[in-house]
This record gives sequence, structure tokens and C-alpha cells, in this order.
Amino acid sequence: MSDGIVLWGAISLRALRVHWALHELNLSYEYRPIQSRTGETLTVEYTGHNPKQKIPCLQDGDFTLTESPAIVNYLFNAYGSRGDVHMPRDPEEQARADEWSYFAMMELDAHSLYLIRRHKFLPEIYGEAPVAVASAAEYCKKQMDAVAPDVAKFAPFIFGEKLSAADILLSTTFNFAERYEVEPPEPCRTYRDRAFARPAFLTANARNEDLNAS
Ligand SMILES: N[C@@H](CCC(=O)N[C@@H](CS)C(=O)NCC(=O)O)C(=O)O
Repeated sequence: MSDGIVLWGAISLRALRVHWALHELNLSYEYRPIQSRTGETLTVEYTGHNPKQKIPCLQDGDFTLTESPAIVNYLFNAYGSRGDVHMPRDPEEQARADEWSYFAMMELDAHSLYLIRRHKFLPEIYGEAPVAVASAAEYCKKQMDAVAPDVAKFAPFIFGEKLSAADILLSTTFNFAERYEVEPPEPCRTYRDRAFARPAFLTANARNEDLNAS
């Protein structure tokens, strides 16, 4: 039984964000476990859903959405009442959530980590660029060090006891950094570990690794 939601994307750190949001919100969904760089994102059918030919992609009835942060925020805004999660209560809280989300998506994910991913771990596709990789790693480390004192004050999440959409984006991005060999400072690792110990994360992580459609 599904809630009319379909998620495309498996074995992907960015698809994992969406699996996690769906599980936090107790939403059932159909799963299309297509992977990047297998040709599965290049089919005519999938390109019709996402012309960028990337994962993840979410369908909710007739509504189709790409970009993992947009999907996570959409799910929380549309279905926040289905989970025991934190929704920003006023413009200041929304601004704080945006600040952490854009920091994770831009300063860490887009500016630094995706560059490292492409030029250090996939050089056969994107080419080698050791100077750019070293510079991106240094930049990423500096940015994480800068926010570490604030992360140490999370109790235990950005807005307190309950997990928010911004926590999904931030904690998964600290994890990308570790995966791509840029060690996050201790408060960021502890925060990531707390978030990743949640039952919804563990179930979502197993689903993201599972290649059986359902
Ligand atoms: N900004 C996008 C990035 C999506 C993305 O780059 N996904 C990767 C997998 S994690 C992908 O599909 N790569 C395939 C490719 O670049 O061909 C998001 O956050 O959803």
C-alpha cells in the first residue's frame, strides 16, 4: 500500500535524504531503485520525469519534483503532521532552517564535496584536478570548523528535541564530507551520529541500499 508517492533513486547519498524524510513522516511509497552512472537515469521514461537525468526524483500523484533539498522540504511541508518532527514556527525559525540548509547545500555539498567527488573519486569521467580537489577540501574543512561551536550547542538537533528537514540536509552532508575524506570536526560527527541512530534513518538507509523495486 503506498500513499501515492514514488521515489526514484538508490545507492545514492542524495536519494538517502529523501528515503529518510519519507520514513520520518511514516509515508509509504513505491520505490524505483535506479542508480547513477548505470544508464538507468538516461532512459526515455526517466528523462520524461527528470530531464537532468539525475537522482533522486519524487512523484506525488501528478506532482513531480527533483533536487533532494526541495523534495525533503516539500515532504515536511506537505506531510509534517504525519511524523514527530519539528516544523519552523515563525519567520525567524524558517530563516534559521534556511541558513543551515543553504550552508549544507551550497558551501559544503555544491562548492566543495561534489567537486571532490567528481575529480578525486570519478576522474575517469570528469578528469583529474588535484589542485582544485585540495582547495575544495581545505575550504570544506574551514567551513565545518567555523560552524562547529554552533553545532555543539544543538540539543540534540537544530531546534531541540525534534528533527527538522534542515537536520536531514545538514547531517547527511557532514556524512558526505567524511565519505569523501574530509574529516568533520568532533561536534559535527557526534551530531551526525545522533541523527543517524534514529530508527527512521536506519530503515531508510537499508532501503536506499536495496535494489529490489517495491
Ligand atoms: N542537486 C541534486 C544533485 C543530484 C545528483 O547529482 N545526483 C547524483 C547521484 S547522488 C546523480 O544522479 N548523478 C548522476 C550523474 O551525474 O550522471 C540533488 O541534490 O538532488
